[in-house]
Amino acid sequence: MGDGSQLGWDIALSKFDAAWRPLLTVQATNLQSQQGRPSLAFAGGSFYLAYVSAETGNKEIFEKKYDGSLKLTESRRLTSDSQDQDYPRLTWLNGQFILLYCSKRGGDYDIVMERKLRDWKPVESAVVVAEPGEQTASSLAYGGDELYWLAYASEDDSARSIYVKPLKLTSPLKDCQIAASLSSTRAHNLYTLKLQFYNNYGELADPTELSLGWSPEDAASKSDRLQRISLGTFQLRSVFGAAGEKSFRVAAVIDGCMSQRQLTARVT
Ligand SMILES: [Ca+2]
Repeated sequence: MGDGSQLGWDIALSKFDAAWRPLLTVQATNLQSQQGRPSLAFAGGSFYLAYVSAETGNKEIFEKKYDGSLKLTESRRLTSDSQDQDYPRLTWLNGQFILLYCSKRGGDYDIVMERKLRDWKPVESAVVVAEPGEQTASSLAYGGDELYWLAYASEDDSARSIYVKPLKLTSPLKDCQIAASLSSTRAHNLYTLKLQFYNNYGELADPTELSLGWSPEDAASKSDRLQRISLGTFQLRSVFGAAGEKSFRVAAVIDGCMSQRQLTARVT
């Protein structure tokens, strides 16, 4: 958020390299009314910027989508009410957008959660915290096993405190998946371990995080590395040592979805 001119706050979006040297800045909003509280999510190769804007009178939540070069490709209004909406927090997790914000619909601020698929088709809309006083500034993380953790600030006449609350959220989408196969299980022989990564929509996708481990040590040569073959497809070409049970462990984040896979083979 920047440019505090007399006309009201605006939002800028900047791109940095791995050493935090600035590469590019675009101005996301440029209106006389006030815009603020930007929240950025990355999904399917695009950036999604949620923010609060008073351009319609009261405060509402809006969203803009940018490609990797920060070119604007979509603008969307996410809330519409006669009362204020504020503190947007947009997260992309397990194939869904999870938008948190606070709303005065119930009188004072309560926390609302909306879940959407990648085409913004609604999955769920719920008031997840409605306590006396103002609840604002929420954020969310995934803890595995369909358990999400929500943090928020709550302020009443006596105090302002931070709370954390678990939310059990089931997805209408299937889990992301790792497929693994071995071309050979012969001792002292070359083999290829093929890995394929599928996102929550069942499509091949390159993982944003990827780790591979094995046991025992002679299941692969230390110097061999996973290579990308094509979209969502990687392979390890290596050599087995002695006969016996060998196992490979793969962990990956596939377009916002965490997945683990173990492959065990009897090498003879
Ligand atoms: Ca409240």
